[in-house]
Amino acid sequence: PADYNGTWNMVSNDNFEGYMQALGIDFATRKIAKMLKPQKVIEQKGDFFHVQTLSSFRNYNAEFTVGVEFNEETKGLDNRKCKTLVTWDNDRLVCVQKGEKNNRGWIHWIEGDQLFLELSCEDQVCKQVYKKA
Ligand code: RET
Repeated sequence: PADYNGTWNMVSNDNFEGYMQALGIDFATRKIAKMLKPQKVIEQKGDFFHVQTLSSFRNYNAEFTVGVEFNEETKGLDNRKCKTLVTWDNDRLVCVQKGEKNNRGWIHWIEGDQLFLELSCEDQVCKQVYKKA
């Protein structure tokens, strides 16, 4: 599989506002969150991932093994519970977050020194690009 290890800095963030609205995140949090340029710190050992989304405002921590469904609590985001499963689609990481929200999940892939992330919730898609530090 692909190698996602490293520190990645955000370069663009399209429709994060729409994604956060679809998650029901409150106005005050959205105003702060959309100004952020988070950093992703990814540690990958085979199929095991530790993904930290770091920002001056709040951090989000995710740990998972590809192919193993787990209970995700989206602490500090919308604070919901999901049954989450990440799988490989060739070198792309595809995540489905089953829960209260329809069509919730994300896709990660790498092109050159760029990391792409597409976040979906309901009818909203947020497209983020990160560059390797
Ligand atoms: C921040 C700031 C506070 C508000 C929101 C945030 C969103 C974080 C997201 C993280 C996604 C992580 C993924 C990890 C994959 O392994 C930046 C913490 C809403 C959307 C997809």
